[in-house]
Amino acid sequence: MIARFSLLTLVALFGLLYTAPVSAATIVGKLVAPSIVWVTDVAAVHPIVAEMRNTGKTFVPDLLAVPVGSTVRFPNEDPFFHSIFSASETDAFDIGFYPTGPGKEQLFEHVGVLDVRCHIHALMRANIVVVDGPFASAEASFSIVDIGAGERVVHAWNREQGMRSENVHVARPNATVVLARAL
Ligand SMILES: [Cu+2]
Repeated sequence: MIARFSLLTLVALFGLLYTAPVSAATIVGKLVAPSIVWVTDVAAVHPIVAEMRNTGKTFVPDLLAVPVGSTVRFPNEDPFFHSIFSASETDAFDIGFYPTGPGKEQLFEHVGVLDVRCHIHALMRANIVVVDGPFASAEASFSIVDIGAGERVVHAWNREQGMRSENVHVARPNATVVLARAL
């Protein structure tokens, strides 16, 4: 009887907690070139653990977006050492030498775009884009979902075009906002 009551209580609690998402607006638009796209909405930031592998003296992937607060691990699949670093303005790091194996990891705590390099292999190059809201890696068009209503900023970044931003007013929680110009 107690077990049954507890189960019912749990189900009821779950029902109370799991109401439909309040932040459910969508922003759609077009891109001038493939880019990382994100919408600033700190309430919708969910840190992750991501990987950027070192293989054949390259970074795979060589462009990675992660939410602020995320950790990136750099596994070394080559039979020699790597020593990667970033001298970028935000979250600069230098994790030192590491051999073949699971590599090292680094926490990213600030929004920004990092250039990632290797002290040993000058041709190794990658970018990490640290974002403060829902994001996507998109080709010609994008659709970013689960945005809260309010004043938002849509950002797009790639190596060729750099950063482009657009202010957006999301009037209602369930709105779909279409950007007038391509980012
Ligand atoms: Cu290297």
